[in-house]
Amino acid sequence: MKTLRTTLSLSFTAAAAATLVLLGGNAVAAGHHAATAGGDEAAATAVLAQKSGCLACHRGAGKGNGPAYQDVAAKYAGNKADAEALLAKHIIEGTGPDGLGWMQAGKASLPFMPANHVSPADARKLARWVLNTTGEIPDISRLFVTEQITVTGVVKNPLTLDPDALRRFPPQQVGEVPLVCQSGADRGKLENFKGVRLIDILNKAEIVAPGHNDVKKLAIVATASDGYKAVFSWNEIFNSPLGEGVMVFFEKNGKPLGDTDGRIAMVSSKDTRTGPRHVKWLQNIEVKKIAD
Ligand SMILES: Nc1nc2c(c(=O)[nH]1)N[C@H]1C(S)=C(S)[C@@H](COP(=O)(O)O)O[C@H]1N2
Ligand SMILES: [Mo]
Repeated sequence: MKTLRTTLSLSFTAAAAATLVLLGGNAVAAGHHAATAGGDEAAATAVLAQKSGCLACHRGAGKGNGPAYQDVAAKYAGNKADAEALLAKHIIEGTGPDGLGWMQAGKASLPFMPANHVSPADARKLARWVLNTTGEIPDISRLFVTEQITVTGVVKNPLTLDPDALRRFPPQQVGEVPLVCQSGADRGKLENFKGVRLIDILNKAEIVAPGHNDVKKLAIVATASDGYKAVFSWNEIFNSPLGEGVMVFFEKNGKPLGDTDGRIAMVSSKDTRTGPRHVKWLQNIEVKKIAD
């Protein structure tokens, strides 16, 4: 339970809030495609929901780890004014370990919602948006697509890599990786994708670790355009069988990745639960010393 809370609440950072302004602008444009009433603001709020970690568990229509937003809206339909404050409180504080009964009612696969790092103003905005949901929310994935990644931090050669540049590393073809959420929920699978090993990328970047004990203190942080982050340790990558399975990938069934994965994504294919370190819309890999 504790690790689940940590994972689900890590994604909203100051940096994410800053880029939201930018993505929010794009989302307004996307609203015209969305063709829903109030589409502009709805799409911008969907971006906020993605960046706040909400969409890892919720959909507009259909059961996820959490209930569909349209079911939440229906539950409070008669009393939206009070419901907005109540929902905002739940978004920030979580629903407590016993939750609100959505799982018992068969409408969610997790019993409770964890606390989330969302400002009071954003929580209100998200609550209002949830209460106005009547069907599937607009697909905003294309706003997060990344066309290149950077490799930064304590490296001799910082890199910028697009799929063409990635193709110059030794290719790895992967048959199938089942995707399992941190909660244990089945999220489908990654199939027939082509990528390269993170090890090969980091070797080209040349990690700078002059002291005998330096590498033991290094973390490798993968960051996506929605602010999602997953961390590896140097020893995991270079001194464990798991490292071989950490891939940056850019092709599926011989075609570029679609908007939902982004053009470039990453997966730690040997993890017990592969969902959390499947980083969609990969943007940056940073090598960082995290202990003195
Ligand atoms: N960029 C980004 N990658 C992400 C997430 C996310 O919110 N943003 N969610 C993760 C989680 S919690 C899971 S379970 C997997 C599978 O998500 P999918 O079902 O959307 O493929 O993607 C992971 N990768
Ligand atoms: Mo997940």
